Amino acid sequence: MSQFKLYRHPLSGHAHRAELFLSLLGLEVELIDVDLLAGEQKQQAFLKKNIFGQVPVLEDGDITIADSNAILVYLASKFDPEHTWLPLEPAKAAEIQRFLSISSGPIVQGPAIARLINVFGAKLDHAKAIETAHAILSKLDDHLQNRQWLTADHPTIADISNYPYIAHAPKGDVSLKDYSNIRDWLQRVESLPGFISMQAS
Ligand SMILES: N[C@@H](CCC(=O)N[C@@H](CS)C(=O)NCC(=O)O)C(=O)O
Repeated sequence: MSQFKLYRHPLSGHAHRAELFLSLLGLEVELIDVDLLAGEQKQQAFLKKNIFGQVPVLEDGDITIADSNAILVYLASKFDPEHTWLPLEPAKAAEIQRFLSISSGPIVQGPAIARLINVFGAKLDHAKAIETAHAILSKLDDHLQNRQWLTADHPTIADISNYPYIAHAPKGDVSLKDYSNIRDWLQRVESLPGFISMQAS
């Protein structure tokens, strides 16, 4: 039996961030599907794990961590003794935080929402989400012009956090055809030993 339990939904990009990173670290996890469409995440039992009623939630023995980026920080801090996924140097750590903020800001408001509308029928503004997606993706494509990874000369949790919703952007009618640097970066992430993909919707 694994020491970890990950409460997730198979089509959640937020949950995939955690699942992917556990796999890259070679950590086995018991996956527990939460029925988001039935509202299981807003039931008392789940709210005890995350007052915001959202997946993912990681349990490591008696420690409970909610929020995808919090889970990445926790796992990197506890299980990467070399500190390559989350360096300790203040400027490097700050640069990673900058890209975690991007992943929970415009990447959610853009490609993630555009996909949510197509895949789950969310009643949100598709045109606005697509516009937000292209605004951030064109910036990221420029950023990746002369670099292999988002924040360092090696992969960090910033890359893992940003990967799922960018990789699945086309599901929201956000084409990646104009972003060759992003497409090359996605392939680099997909080539990492232990990479696992999110279930296709
Ligand atoms: N900031 C949170 C956001 C998580 C989130 O939006 N989860 C969605 C699934 S992708 C969810 O649980 N939605 C159900 C709900 O809000 O009721 C994180 O990074 O984990």
